[in-house]
Amino acid sequence: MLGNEGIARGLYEARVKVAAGYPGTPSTETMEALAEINKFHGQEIKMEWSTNEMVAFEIALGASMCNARSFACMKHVGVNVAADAFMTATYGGSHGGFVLLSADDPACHSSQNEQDNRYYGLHALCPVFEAINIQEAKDTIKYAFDFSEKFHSLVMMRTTTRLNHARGDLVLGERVDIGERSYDFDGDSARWTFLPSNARIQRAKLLERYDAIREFSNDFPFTRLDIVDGAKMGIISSGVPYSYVNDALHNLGLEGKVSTLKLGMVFPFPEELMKRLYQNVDRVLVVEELDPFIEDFAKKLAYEAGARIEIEGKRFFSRKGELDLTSTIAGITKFAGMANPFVNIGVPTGGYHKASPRPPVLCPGCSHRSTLYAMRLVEQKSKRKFVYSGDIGCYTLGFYKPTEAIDTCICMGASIGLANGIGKLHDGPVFAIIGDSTFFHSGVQGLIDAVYNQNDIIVMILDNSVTAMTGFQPHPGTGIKISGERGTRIPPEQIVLGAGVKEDDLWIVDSNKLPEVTMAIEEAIAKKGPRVIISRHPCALHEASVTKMKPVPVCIDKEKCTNCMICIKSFGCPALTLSEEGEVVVNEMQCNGCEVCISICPSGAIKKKD
Ligand SMILES: Cc1ncc(C[n+]2csc(CCOP(=O)(O)OP(=O)(O)O)c2C)c(N)n1
Repeated sequence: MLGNEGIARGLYEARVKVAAGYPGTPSTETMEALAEINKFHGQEIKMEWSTNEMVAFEIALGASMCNARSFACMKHVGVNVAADAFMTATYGGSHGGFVLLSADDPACHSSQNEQDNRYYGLHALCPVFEAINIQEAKDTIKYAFDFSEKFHSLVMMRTTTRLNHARGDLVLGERVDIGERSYDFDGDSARWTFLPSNARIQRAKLLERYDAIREFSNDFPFTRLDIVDGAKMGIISSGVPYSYVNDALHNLGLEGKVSTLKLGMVFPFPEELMKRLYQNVDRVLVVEELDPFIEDFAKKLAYEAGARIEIEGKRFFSRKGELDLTSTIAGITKFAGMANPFVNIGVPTGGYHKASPRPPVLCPGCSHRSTLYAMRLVEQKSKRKFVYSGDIGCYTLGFYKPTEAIDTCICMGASIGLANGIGKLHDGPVFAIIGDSTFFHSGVQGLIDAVYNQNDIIVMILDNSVTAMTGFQPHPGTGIKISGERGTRIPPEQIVLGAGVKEDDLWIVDSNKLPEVTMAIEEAIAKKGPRVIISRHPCALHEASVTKMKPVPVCIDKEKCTNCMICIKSFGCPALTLSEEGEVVVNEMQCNGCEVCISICPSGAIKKKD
């Protein structure tokens, strides 16, 4: 199973009753797999894709208040969106078991940063669990609900891409018996209403819970201290890095020669176990990805305990990106003062191959390409400097050549806020470029701000009618629910008009009809104030996967082609390439038949194949 499928299985075995999330790599398949399981079991879990992570978190919390085992699913940056609720929710704790999945992404495989969400545990006094492999991830998350109910505490399960997206064997377990439960709001309003007078009381309770969990962390079932008699060196690690440590010790012949402390709960720390390790070794190496989260505490604890011990970590491992077996072996051998036997021969990989690197590009037939291309065309014609305040989605790839129509991208929904700021100072059209899912997630507030303050910006909603970047999840604009059933479709234009954008300042165009898109942009830049263009065309890949129709590709009329290269150098669809003879040719396997290239060719040399 995929790691995320294993986690979903754990949720099912734990009898989760309510699950809400917002897609985000590497967390997404957890919800998708759970939805599959749920279909099979008569939809007994109440599930939804929420509009954003804060809403998802609040849904799970509300369900927990009703005694339900509840789950909120998101990627690491999603926790930032949920943080306002999260930071107070830990005061009240859980009624029904509550687990938040934070899927972190060291190395920014699919993210705008690689923030280390273990600090959220420290910040909110929320216990954080980690697992070393898929089996343990399934077992840990299942156990997390018992834990949450025992301590009335929220739990954060923190994973990383290497766990979410790894594949491995899984031994399934029985579903837990939670008896006959009744579900309803528990009526404990003083606990859940964080007026200052109540918040002060809940804060004291949070600290009491935290102390109890700190104590218990020494007995946490997935934490293990292995003291090797006579060993002078100890290692503390957790999560996937612990698996690298295991492999490294095996490869270096150090198995059974080093004492190890593996943390299943990385916050709070098992102080008694750590002190016991300190008493048995002279030197401790902390092996962890990203920040020195464990290392800093380990040093503090050693200082407080008066332990005469050397503790190292980040001096031997990078603070950025992922670890792997090679870097773990390098760090351990350096710390141990031994030669690295793998320096010249490479570390045995167990047979995996790295995928060939490919430049990130918009897909062939992507409807975003034509809109971005149209904006650049109008910019050139207008001889004014456009600013393209971008957002997060497939269209962010418009940053790259040849389109180069993205100037900023910081977090979901930021395009409109940033444009509101830039528009106050830039003398020329300022575009906020935002996808449909992102608009619903957190773009709406920026638009309301633009209307309220009459900011001079053009919001370009790139509506491909799906959350494409994370793998085609539905959203309010599609009206399809996670179960595949129909909900209510909310067209973005309804929100745009509801926010107060005038009808004359709203254009709705078909992204693949270039003249239509171009005309709307020209009209929009001639006006002032908040304007919105909705450029709409279904995502080509999603459409193909739904209709299962083989698209009719385009072909080149060699007689007419002048080899001007506009289609390759300016438009940049990967389905158009150069033959060995230097002529433009169509890769029919790739062409999605969008036909936009037909309208960009100045000599009419591209046509639909018969
Ligand atoms: C807070 C947060 N949640 C989730 C993500 C993951 N994510 C990246 S892009 C994206 C949505 C893209 O959908 P849309 O705006 O419709 O654009 P498309 O990819 O379809 O072009 C998501 C959910 C993220 N980067 N940040």
